[in-house]
Amino acid sequence: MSEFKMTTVEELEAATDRLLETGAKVGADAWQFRVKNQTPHCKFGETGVCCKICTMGPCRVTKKSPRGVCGCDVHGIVARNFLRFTAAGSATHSDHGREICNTLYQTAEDGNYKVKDPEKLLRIAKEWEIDTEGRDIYDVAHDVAYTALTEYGKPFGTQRFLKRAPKHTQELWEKNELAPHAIDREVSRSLHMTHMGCSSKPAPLIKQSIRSGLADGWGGSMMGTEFSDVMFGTPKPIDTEANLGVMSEENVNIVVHGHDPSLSEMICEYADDPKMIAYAKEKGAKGITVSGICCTSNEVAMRRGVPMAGNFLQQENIVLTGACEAIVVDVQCIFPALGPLSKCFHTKFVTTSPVAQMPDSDFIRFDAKTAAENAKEIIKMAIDNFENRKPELVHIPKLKQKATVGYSTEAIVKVLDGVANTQVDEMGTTKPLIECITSGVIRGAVAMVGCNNPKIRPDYAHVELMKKLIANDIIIISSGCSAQAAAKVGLMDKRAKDLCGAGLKRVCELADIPPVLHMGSCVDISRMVILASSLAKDSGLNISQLPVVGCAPEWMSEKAVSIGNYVVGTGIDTFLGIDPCVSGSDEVVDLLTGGTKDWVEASFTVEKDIDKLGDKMIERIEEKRNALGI
Ligand code: MSK
Repeated sequence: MSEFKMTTVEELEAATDRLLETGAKVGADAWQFRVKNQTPHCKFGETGVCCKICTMGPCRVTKKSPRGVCGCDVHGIVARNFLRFTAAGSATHSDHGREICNTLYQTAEDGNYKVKDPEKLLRIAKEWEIDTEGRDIYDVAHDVAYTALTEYGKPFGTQRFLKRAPKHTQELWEKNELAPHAIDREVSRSLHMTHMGCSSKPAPLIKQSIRSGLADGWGGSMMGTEFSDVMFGTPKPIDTEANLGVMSEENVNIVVHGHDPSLSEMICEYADDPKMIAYAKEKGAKGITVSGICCTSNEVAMRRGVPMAGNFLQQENIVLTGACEAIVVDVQCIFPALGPLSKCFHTKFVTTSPVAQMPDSDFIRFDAKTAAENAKEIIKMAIDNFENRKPELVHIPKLKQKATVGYSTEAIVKVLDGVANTQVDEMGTTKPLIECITSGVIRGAVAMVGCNNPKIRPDYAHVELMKKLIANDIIIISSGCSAQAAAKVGLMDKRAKDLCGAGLKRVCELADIPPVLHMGSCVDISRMVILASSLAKDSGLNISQLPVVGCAPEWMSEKAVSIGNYVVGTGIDTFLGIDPCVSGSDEVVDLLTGGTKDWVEASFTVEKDIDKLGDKMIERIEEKRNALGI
């Protein structure tokens, strides 16, 4: 086996600098310049003390003017802003989930979308008490999809998937009135509570933030994950590559970006069609390379091994290579900057969703009913664009790393059974992982998630924290752009086991896994709460007792705050490297960093010093171990 060498963050930065030189030649703008123009950021906004929910304002709280025109104090203003931020994230994830339910409803034996994992579908149907006996799998799929869609607006009851949580967690939710009802109702209630003249007490507003987050994590996101698995297959370990070097100078490059796998799956499917490849050859290319950015990339990497070109703050770099024929987007985390940037090159910027329409793009409306035709049109457009490349602008950084991805909860349970067969002789549950943790071979686990944010050197916090944690025998499960940061530098290469402490290294060898396990996209953080629930049930502990924490060191989006709320709401302490714009209220800070423990036995920690953030996570894990006497 060849020698393993990690890519450094400095190498990533040098590659970006080289691409920005190309950008300068064609007068391209880039986020690096826009950040400078926006700095310093508005302090009122950053601390959460600006209220603009009615037109008597905007009101900004200062020492001299401690209340808004309506009399709301700073704590009410900060808490309301936090809840609105959370509700927007919950709505976004959940609407993604709704689209997946709609696609599931349209599956058919001879349709664009089919059921690829019937066992999973039948399991969920039984869990939801939907008749499966002797029925056609597509009839079951339609009933499950219809029932799932009603979860968004049902008049009574709580989310169906809450029953998957351990009994203790369910009791906490019931006792503290945190169990989410219909998903849309929780979002709607959040907007109602924060309307002028409604709630201004921090505690109920933060409680609603948790409830709204739980509606996402145990509702919309969980349905998005589960039904994506049903239609596109439950991920299993698969080899791929990551970083810009996966793009090919000789091929037509199509880069998929966004979140909804319904689009990207179709693009991947038809880009492999021999007729399309022959057409690309006719046009002078050697073939077609599809790669991905952000979570859509995670989706197709986990199921098809499609290479990952990069993460959030690398999206402009794709165009700057001068070798991208089409960047095809669906929803979320897409820079509007891609429109004007693509005009500086030959790249087609293709928007496809009515939810995310942007200037300077070619809009090809993507619909489940016409998905195959839409995908073929987009691929043909990209192929036709190959001849418009300007060779003098083409530069693809040579950086790429091998990665093994596809660790769904089911896959993790399975691979760790391999360790069990050698060490503890347990089968088919999370007990092998529990045994590794109890014996101290692994000290604990961290769920590393979230975005990039220019407030932190891109990828630096993800990479440095992961290195520190695995060296301390803490296994990482990762998703979203955090997972891609890991893959880009080589932390998802199995050979990265050599960077681990002796215990984790041994586990990686026995189970044949990398120390950082790729668990998918943003919505797939729902897989992580399922894993935590299984660990709690199999160990007889409460989730909050497990030596497991969550971490989003470079987060930036409203979705990330919704995730933070449901991870904390599930009983998992969560560590952030960026403040969620609440520092203007000590009452809100106290609630989020301590008060929530009374409701859900977990809270947030915010620490901007990345090294200290790592120390604090390790301390928390060791505290939990001490409390258990292990
Ligand atoms: S894509 S939400 S930048 S993780 Fe899911 Fe990445 Fe954050 Fe978007």
